[in-house]
Amino acid sequence: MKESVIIARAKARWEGTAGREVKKVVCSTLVLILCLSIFVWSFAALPVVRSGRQVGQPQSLGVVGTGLFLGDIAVVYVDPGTSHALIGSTFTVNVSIANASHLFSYQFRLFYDTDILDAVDVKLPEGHMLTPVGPANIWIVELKAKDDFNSTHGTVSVAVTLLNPESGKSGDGVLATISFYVRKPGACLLDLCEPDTIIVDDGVNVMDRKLDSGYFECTAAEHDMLVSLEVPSHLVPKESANIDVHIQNGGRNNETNVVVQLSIDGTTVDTARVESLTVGSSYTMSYLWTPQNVARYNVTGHAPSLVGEDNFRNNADSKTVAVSYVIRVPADFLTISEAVRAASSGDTIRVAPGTYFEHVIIDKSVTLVGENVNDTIIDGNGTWRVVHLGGGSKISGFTIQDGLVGVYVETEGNIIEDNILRNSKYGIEIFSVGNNVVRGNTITDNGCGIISDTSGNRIYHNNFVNNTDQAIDIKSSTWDYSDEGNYWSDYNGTDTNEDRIGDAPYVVNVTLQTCDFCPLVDTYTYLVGDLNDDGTVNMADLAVAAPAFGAYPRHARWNPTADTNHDGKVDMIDLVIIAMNFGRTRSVL
Ligand SMILES: [Ca+2]
Ligand SMILES: [Ca+2]
Ligand SMILES: [Ca+2]
Ligand SMILES: [Ca+2]
Repeated sequence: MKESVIIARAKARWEGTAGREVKKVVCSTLVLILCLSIFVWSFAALPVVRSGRQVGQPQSLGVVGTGLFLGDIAVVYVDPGTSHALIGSTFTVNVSIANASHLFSYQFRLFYDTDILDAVDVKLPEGHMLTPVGPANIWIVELKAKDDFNSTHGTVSVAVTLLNPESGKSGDGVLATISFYVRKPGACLLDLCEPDTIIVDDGVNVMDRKLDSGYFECTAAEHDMLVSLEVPSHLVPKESANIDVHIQNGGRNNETNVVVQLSIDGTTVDTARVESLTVGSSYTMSYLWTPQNVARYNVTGHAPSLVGEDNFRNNADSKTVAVSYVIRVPADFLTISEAVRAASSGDTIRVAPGTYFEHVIIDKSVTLVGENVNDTIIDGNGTWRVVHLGGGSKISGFTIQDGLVGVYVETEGNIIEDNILRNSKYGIEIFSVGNNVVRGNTITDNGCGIISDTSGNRIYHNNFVNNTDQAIDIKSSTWDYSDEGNYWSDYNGTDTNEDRIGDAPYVVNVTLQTCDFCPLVDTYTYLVGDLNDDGTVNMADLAVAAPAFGAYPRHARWNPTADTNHDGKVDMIDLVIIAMNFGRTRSVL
């Protein structure tokens, strides 16, 4: 980069961030090694040291931890160095690296001014710097944008490492792509944090590097109105919700008699006239909406252009709202992840057959149902956790395959029921939490069927078939319920009394003597209508369903277990399904 250009940019930054103290931090290898010791965790615990850009300094020759002379040192930089975008628009930057040598792991942290920008997305783009040869040989430790680092700044945190046996990558490439939404005119740094930017090679050496932060600028137009809309993405019929239409004066002049409108499916439902809107100020029009019917609605906030306003693309904001009892994929939302984001606690998400290449993070209490266990497939494409289950949720009716972990559980009170988990390194991993239930699943052809490091989880009625390690139980889980355990394809005990329960326990952990005391000698099959999973369809199952009769999600009596056909309502059809199977027991299937 030409020095004059760098100085010009640096000058612009100082002007754009007047009064901001920028500390220069000297990075000795020692400091970096200290940083490495806390590499994998807790960015939050690190002290806030604002980055010092070493703008305009000549590049020095680098020396890595081994003492080997390597020539040009690596540069981690924001590309493009300077970005411009209009208020109300979105732009992207890359955080890239040049002159990398055997790069194996990196972390960086980038600060931005939340008064001006919102970080809306951060991702590893196609062909990024650490694209592994084997798709599973990468661990994304952290990849997130948070708008609330403190009262003035947000932070984008990224930490990625390759996994053995991958080799480090050399040359130039992209570390991450970040998208920002422009909230207001102004200027700010896209500021790479000095102590939190660490690059490590495949010899576990922390490598010397320089940082080159980015700069953003949005110049206000003479006249510019900006409209943004807030509305839930999903509602249940007859449920009320506020639609907030915000209008903001992003121009250089005070405005009078500004009009803002709200329309639903093309019909204007509310209008406001704002007498005075000074530079930078905003006004919110709230509308209480109670949609009646199951449908997808287009909701649009709009401000007619002012005289002399050129930037009118940001004068309207539209959102689609799905109104339904169950959230349907792909009818309401194309991906499972989008549906989970739109869901509220207590919602049911019903997924139609198809193969969904996703990594689904569930962080609220939802019921996620696949319509057909064999054909409704979530595929991790060989990487990471296919489903990250939390929030006290239930997942059933899916084939979950091709991940580092099929289902990863790290909160209490979740249920994994009637799924097929196959072809992952770990079918299920329960990490340091209890009170989860794993039942009725077929867990097959994984490196390890299930790994649990915690007591207090109940694992029964599953079929463990041909996993290299069927189960690894580091603390004692409970492997049976009501005198019935799991089916183990490598169990070779006898069943003298022919009650379909093996005579001898199946030993899960020899050292702890953790056992499935009631191993099934036949594979377990789910019995339709057996809501309480006791092997018989009888009055007890009707007693589960009856109290929820007439209920739907967010209704006081709602119970997703009672919704036998997973259509988001407990009605006569659910009772008929139980009635049609009345008297059946699992043993006669
Ligand atoms: Ca405008
Ligand atoms: Ca027996
Ligand atoms: Ca029953
Ligand atoms: Ca139903």
